[in-house]
Amino acid sequence: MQIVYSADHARQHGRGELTDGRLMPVVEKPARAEMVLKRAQEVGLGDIMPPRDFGREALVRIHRPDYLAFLEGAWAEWEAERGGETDCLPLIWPVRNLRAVCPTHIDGKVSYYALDAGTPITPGTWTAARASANVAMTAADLVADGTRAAFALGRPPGHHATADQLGGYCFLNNAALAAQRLLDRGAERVAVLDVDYHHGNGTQAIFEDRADVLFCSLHADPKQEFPYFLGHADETGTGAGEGYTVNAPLPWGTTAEAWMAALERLCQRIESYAPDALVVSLGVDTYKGDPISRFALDTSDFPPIGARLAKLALPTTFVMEGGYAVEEIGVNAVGVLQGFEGG
Ligand code: OKP
Ligand code: ZN
Repeated sequence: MQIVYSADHARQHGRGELTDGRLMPVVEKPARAEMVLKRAQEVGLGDIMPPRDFGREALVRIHRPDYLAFLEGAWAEWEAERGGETDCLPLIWPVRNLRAVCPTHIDGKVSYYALDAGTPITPGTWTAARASANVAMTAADLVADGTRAAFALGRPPGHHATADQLGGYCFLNNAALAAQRLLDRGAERVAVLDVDYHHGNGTQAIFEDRADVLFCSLHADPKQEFPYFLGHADETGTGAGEGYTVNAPLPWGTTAEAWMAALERLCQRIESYAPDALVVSLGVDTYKGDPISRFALDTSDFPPIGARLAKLALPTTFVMEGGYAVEEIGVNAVGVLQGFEGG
C-alpha cells in the first residue's frame, strides 16, 4: 500500500490541553505518527512518499476563507499579545443566549473559531495542519490515479474540524478534503467511513446536506463521550443530504463482537450506495488500552476490520485520525492496513 507522510507533522506539539479540570500534556503528540511510520516500515507495508502542496484553492473547497485566514494568523496575534510562552487556547464560546459575531481580539477570535479548549494553536500549527491536509489529498490523488489503496499517515487529525471550527485536536478536515479531491477528480459518489472512537462531527457537518458523500460513523455514544453535541442515531442528513448520514453510537465498554456487527451494518449501507471511492477515517482509539477512550477492542481485532473493508472492493484512501496508546498505535493502525491487503 502506498503511504504518504510528511515530517512537518512534528511542527504541531502543543504544550497543554484543558482536560479533567487541569492543563495537562497534550495526548495528540508527534510520537504518534512516528510510531505508525516505524511499524509500517518494520512490516514493509509499502513505499513512502512525501505530499504534494495543493495550496489554498484546495482548502477552500471545504473550509471558509475567513477561518483559513484566522488559522494562518492566529499564532502571530497570540504571540503579540501574550509573548508566546503559552499555547493559544479559547475560554468563552458564543453559546445559547450569546451572538456568534466574530470579534477582533485574538481571545474572542479563537473562541469563535474553536469548539473546545483541548486543541492548542502553536507556532507550527498552520504548517503542520496544512501538511496533514496535503498528505490526505496526495493519498486521494494516488487513488484517483488508479492506485487500489493509499494511506495518509498524517497528524494533526481532522474529523472534528468543520468548515470554520477547530477542535478535538483537529484544524483542517483531512478526510473531507480527501473525499472532495476524489469528487473533483471525477468520482460521482464517495463514501466516508469513520471508525475512530469519537464521532466525526466535522465531517458530518461538512457533508450533511449533500448526497454526493455518504457519511457513516461508528463511535462512542455522544451522550457519554466527546464531542457530546453531535453523532446521535437520529441524525440522518438534511435537505438534499437526507438519508446520506448514518450514525451508529455505541456504549462505553463495547467489545469487538458488537463493534464488528455495527461495522457490518454500515458496510452494507455503503454497498447499497455504490460509491466510486471510499475514504476511511482511521482512528484506533477503540483499542482497550487507549488512555482517553472506553471501548474494548484488542490488537488482534484490528486486522479483521481491514479485511471487511477490503471486501467492499472500492478504491480506498485511509486517513489517520486518533489513537493515543502510543506504544500500540503502530501495530493497531498498521494491523488494519495489513488486514486490508490480505483480505
Ligand atoms: C480526537 B480524535 C480527554 C479529553 C478529550 C478531546 C478528544 C479528541 C479526540 N480527557 N479531548 O477523535 O481521536
Ligand atoms: Zn478519536
